[in-house]
Amino acid sequence: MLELPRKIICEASHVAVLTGAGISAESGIPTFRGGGGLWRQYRVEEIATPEAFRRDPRLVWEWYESRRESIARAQPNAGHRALAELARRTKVTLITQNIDGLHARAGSPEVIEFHGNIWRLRCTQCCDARLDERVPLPELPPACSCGAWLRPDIVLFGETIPPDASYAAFGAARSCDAFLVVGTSAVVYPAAALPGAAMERGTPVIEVNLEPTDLSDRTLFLQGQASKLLPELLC
Ligand code: BJW
Ligand code: ZN
Repeated sequence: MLELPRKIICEASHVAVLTGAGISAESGIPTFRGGGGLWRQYRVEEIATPEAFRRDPRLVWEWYESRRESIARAQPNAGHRALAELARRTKVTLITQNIDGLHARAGSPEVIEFHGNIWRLRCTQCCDARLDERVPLPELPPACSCGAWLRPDIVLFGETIPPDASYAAFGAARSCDAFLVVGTSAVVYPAAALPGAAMERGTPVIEVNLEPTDLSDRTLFLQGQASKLLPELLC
């Protein structure tokens, strides 16, 4: 079953990779959808919005504070490490929807953080941005020196993807010769359109997931854990 995907990855001179919450699940970071995907009674679509932040910044910050706590405890797993190893063997463009920074900690040299990074805080007024890795933060919501609230520097629903990240990711999807999708439900756009951009050019798309997704009838679908399957795709 692994033979063809492995051959495609081994022979590719440029592999684009899109990862989602599933790759970090085995590091103990909960996914967004499916079992355990709720925080208190809220769905991610209700809490990860600029409207929710404007209405109740403390509530949204409490969610991100709980995420910062679980991410601070987490270590990269064999799936993250396999992708870092792949980049030592061939050209890789690694695009992640995750904001946890675990790919960089596993040694991946360049990571396109499509939805931002939870350790960076950005002012809602003066747009000053800074790294702050303190857990817990001394006050919630944290405030900027200009007096306005700071927010996590991440992409909430209805907000645009950072243009550099979007340009680089779609460019890689259109120019790679193999595309690997790992641990994403592929329901959130525009990230979910990246595999399709590769398919339009006839590029093979390999998908690793515990469950089939809407993409799976057009991909080489490998069902199972990312931490087990990704090391097996290396040659
Ligand atoms: C394993 C595993 C293991 C588990 N091994 N696998 C076009 C069509 C329809 C809607 C839209 C559209 N364009 C834009 C939209 C609106 C919206 C959208 O897509 N909504 C959908 C819900 C319908 N998109 C946006 O608003 C985006 N902005 C935008 O497009 O701006 C322009 C625009 C705006 C409005 C209208 C039109 C244009 C921004 C999206 C921002 C997403 N932000 C979040 C939260 C912020 C970051 C954070 O807090 O972490 O990003 S939402 C959340 O979902 C998070 C994730 O990055 C993202 C994707 O989730 P992911 O990673 O796929 O996780 P899960 O939980 O869904 O899936 C996990 C998978 O892993 C599962 O499949 C498991 O089986 C698997 N798995 N363990 C392998 N061990
Ligand atoms: Zn400010």
